[in-house]
Amino acid sequence: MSTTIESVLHETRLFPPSEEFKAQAAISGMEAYKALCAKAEADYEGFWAELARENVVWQQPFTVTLDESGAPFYKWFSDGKLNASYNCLDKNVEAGLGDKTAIIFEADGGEVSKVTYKELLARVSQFANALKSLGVQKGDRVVIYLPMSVEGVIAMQACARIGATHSVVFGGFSAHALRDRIEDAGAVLVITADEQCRGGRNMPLKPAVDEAIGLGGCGSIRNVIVFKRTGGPVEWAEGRDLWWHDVVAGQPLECEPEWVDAEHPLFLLYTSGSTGKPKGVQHSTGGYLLHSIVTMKWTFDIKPTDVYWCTADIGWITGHTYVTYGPLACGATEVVFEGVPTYPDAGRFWRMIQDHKVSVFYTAPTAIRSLIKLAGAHPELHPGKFDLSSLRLLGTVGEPINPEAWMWFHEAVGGSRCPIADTWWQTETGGHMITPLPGVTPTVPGSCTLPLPGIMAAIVDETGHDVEWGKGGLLVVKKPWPSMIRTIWNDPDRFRKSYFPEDLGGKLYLAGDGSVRDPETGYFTIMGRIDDVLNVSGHRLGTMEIESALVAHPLVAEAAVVGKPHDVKGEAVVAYVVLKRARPTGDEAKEIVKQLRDWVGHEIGPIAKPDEIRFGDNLPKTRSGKIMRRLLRALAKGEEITQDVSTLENPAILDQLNEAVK
Ligand code: 6R9
Repeated sequence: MSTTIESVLHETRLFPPSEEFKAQAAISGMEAYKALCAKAEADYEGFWAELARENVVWQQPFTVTLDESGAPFYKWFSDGKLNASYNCLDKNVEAGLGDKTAIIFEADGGEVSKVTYKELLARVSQFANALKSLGVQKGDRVVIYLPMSVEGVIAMQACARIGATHSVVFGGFSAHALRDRIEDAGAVLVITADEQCRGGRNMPLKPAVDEAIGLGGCGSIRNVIVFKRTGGPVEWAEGRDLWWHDVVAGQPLECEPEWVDAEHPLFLLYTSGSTGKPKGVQHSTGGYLLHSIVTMKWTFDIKPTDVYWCTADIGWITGHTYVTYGPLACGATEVVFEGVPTYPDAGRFWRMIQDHKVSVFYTAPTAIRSLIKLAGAHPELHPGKFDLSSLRLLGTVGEPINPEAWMWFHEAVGGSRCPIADTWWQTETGGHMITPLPGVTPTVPGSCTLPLPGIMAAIVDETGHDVEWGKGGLLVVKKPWPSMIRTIWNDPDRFRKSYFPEDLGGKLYLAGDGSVRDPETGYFTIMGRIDDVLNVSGHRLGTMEIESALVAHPLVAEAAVVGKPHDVKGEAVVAYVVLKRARPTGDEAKEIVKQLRDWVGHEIGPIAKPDEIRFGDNLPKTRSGKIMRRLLRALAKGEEITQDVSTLENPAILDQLNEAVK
């Protein structure tokens, strides 16, 4: 067990919600929470059906709530029809919120622009018409490879409006990663920008699309729409490439939404699993939208007067549920930002909260940890130097938060008055699953506390049986829930095997995380992934993906990748590499490390670059030829090797692998 988990388990500090917060909260007090849980327990389908009727506008009401006939391919509200973009835009304009600010956008350089609900509806409709004019139809897949921008949200919403299934690829992924996703999704169109701006630098984006298409396998692509962000130079494929401003010119500002079945795939989002190939997680329209709305109310206690800010990029699930869909479907005013938390300086977040009077702030532990460090070095950028009095609620997501970072977030950012929602969930779950509720749950630093009402989370052993509180095990969800993953695009078999494994009886959703419940409170603490997935700065990376990338390099014979604890990123990537030639040392080793890091950056993206590379003549393997990853993990951490290594062919390689190239 890592020291962080141990410190959470011994954590005794308890932070109950203030009476003031509780009095105004959507769910107020533990009794109210328990009543909702009991209601879900007593009539599971009725519970969700009622929420779906109250929170979603249906063009055709559903009569079937949950269809389990194809389990584990569950269907929710399957005979209902709706449109996600209607629910996010038209609904609010019709309710009189047309002139309310939907998005406050702050660019990398600090320029601020605002868009009202009425304007957003018009721009989404106009872009939706442009997509239609290019022949994009309901069910077509559209890849979005855009920086954080109002246009990113518009592109997603426009796809939803016409029933096209979007697949957003994070702008930090390379041409190779982009190509794989375009090919797997069979996308007809890519929406990109000329460049993206991060930390005062302009970085090309369109060339990666050209390169991806040039790599082959993207024959389904008919057009590339390019949003002019910077005006930087781009190459142009006549007939294929089109400027955003040209395709929208002259398009009507109204577009009748395409009413789709509740199960219609709203989007695919690729995420890492334990094999080299990313999984195209497929989400529905109805169930997904419902959960995004309900959790905005429950977890974020969203109110008409709030200024809400989720710092996630639209390239990740958090940016889907808690930037593009949830806040807009609740008629909220939200901040969207381009850039990084450390530019122009490490006061960016705090200055933005002050300037825009942000009241609900949702970010990642890795960002908090890096800002703690920088505030230490630059006291003038400490959150205490800014007016953060507008804040009333904080949230974190993406990885476990260590108690020290939690306490700093609570005190320095939240002024010891704001509840913190440490939200555990995944790309596959669509929205929050286990999280404190701000008007209900006394929080404990580092624990995501209790499941939401209607979410049947539990901890089981390898055979699928419940374990006692206090004992670690596998985190599972016992009943299907509306926003769950529907399948893996093109690979239903992998869906079943990954998430509903036979070992556990085939009926439990296996999250892939280890967890333990506090013996007294039943609070959940997440102990990290149980598979070969790393969590680097809140980003999921498959060790196999990085290994495949390394092995694709002409010099590399074999590679094994593991994680090691890192004080800012959570986990760092350590690669053990066997070359096709003699083990390099000295300057040669340094040169090859640089080559390999750049290679991985090019194959997957900069986030996947190994932090450390170690060379050996071989890798430690069992007799059956399996790489002994546990041993490699221990070596990476610098731990003493206590396990039996007598079966190793060549124990001397352990000394080699103990040496990082400096
Ligand atoms: C939303 C998101 C999912 C994995 C998940 C877990 C880790 C996310 C967490 C957390 C501890 C939290 N994770 N939230 N671990 N506490 N509050 O991050 O989705 O990118 O798919 O990652 O992230 O390991 O399984 P995704």
